[in-house]
Amino acid sequence: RREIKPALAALGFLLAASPASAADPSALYTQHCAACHGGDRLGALGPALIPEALGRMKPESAMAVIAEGRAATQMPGFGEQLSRDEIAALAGFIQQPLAAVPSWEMADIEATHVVSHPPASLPKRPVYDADPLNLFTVVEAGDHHVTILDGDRFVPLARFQSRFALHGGAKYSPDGRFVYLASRDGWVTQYDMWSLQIVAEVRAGINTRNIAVSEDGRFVMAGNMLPHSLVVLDARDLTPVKVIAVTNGKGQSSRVSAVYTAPPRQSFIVALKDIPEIWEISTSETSRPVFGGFVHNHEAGMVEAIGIQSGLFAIRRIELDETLDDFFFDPGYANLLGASRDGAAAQVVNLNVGRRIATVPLPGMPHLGSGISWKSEDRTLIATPHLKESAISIIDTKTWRIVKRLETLGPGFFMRSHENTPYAWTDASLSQRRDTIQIIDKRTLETVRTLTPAPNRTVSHVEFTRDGRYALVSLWEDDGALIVFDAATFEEITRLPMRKPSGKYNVWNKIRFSEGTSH
Ligand code: DHE
Repeated sequence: RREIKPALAALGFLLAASPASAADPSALYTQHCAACHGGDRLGALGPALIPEALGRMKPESAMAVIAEGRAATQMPGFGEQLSRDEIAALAGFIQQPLAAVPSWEMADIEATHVVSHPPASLPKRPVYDADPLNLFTVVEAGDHHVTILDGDRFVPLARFQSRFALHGGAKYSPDGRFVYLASRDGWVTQYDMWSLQIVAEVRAGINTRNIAVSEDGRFVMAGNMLPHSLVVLDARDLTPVKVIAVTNGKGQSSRVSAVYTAPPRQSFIVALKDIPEIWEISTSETSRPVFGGFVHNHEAGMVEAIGIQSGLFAIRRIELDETLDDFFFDPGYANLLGASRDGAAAQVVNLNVGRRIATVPLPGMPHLGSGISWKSEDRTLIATPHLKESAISIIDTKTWRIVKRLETLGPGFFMRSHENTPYAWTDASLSQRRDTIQIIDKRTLETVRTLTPAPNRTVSHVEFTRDGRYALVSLWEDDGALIVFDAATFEEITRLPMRKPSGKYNVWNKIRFSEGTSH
């Protein structure tokens, strides 16, 4: 790829000399976009312009950015130079997949690594008097910024420009000192929650799915869609440690669906999008069996557990019948509930035995990554929203049966709760009723209240304060806000203006793996 780049740049220079026709979006791209976004569309000064990085950006939004530019960035508007047809052609062009999987090896990753505040230079205590464990990291997608919010006084402590299109949950070091953020185009940022400054950045991939932090806080792992790799980073300053090619050893490679840390197992669990396998990657130097007893296999009776962890970064492969797009763990991290986006059923995989032990009928694209769990009498329930159905599915983890399909006002993305509240909150942001938040009683499994804090405007993604007393809801609009509700009375407490706030992550809830919060 390093050899291809100069060639593309030279081609771009030649094409820049002659005006491109509207019929040739590739030439328009080379003429107007390649200098900042890379001749290969993989990003340079500007972000990567490939469908995987653009996410769900609508063609009209892409056209608006091309025509008007992006405020507070170096992206200029091309509305004066290009016709509407040319702008539409460019917006379509950047949504075309790349012809081949690009490479991004250790040397490429190392070349992007910047440590702006070395760990040894950081202060020994926070530079503010707020509770450092009740801070929120709030992603403002509207202008690609992050706000660090004091969760007691609801006052921003800092706001900084992030990489383009952060996606997925922010992840903290186990002590809550550092937060790690990933952008769709592969940048990982480490931010110090005490001194409120960026520590280091590295581009771990060209298109990254998500990141996870190991149970002992030593490693950050990035799971990539492009190229097909996992990248281990040193959590102290994001120094690249290892690149793991994601292949089945038979010539087939795969995108990563997601990587999560499994604290009791001292491992990362990875699901692959194109190969029906789950990988368990050890983050411990010692080799040991992960489980010595028996497990109830609902499909095959009692079976002995055979999981083995065999040294740092050793990979244990669990073969499945179907690939997984999205998954969620039971609280003990013994079982994983996973589904492919277009499948009709989810698989329960026991990680100790290393195979499927049950199947749960879950059509309608369950969004298991947004699932939550809670204890109900002697059982643990898991609840998941659906991206394509107006329902929440509630599953008993003892029997792996659906105990309830709760009708909602429309399909939604997220669910949230907290140990200290009897309620779970969910959105209907993928529907006509995108302006509603439904509150479900975890005891009766019924909806008890519907909030419409901003009629006809999208509300989505909820996160609780450390003590569970307040719920923060995103008014997911460019002139949006964080709306703080009393979690018991559902009264609005305050509204903080923000630019399209998307996810928000409370330090305490995340580092304690609260059962109501994403992990
Ligand atoms: Fe997400 C988390 C996958 C589209 C906002 N999303 C995640 C995670 C995965 C995922 C695997 C868990 C990562 C983690 O936290 O470590 N998301 C997908 C998709 O496959 C999907 C449907 C298609 C895609 O474009 O990738 C998708 N996601 C979206 C959006 O369109 C959202 C609404 C806006 C955006 O930012 O792109 C969106 N996803 C989020 C957010 C989280 C997330 C805010 C973190 C939730 C949390 O509470 O942890």
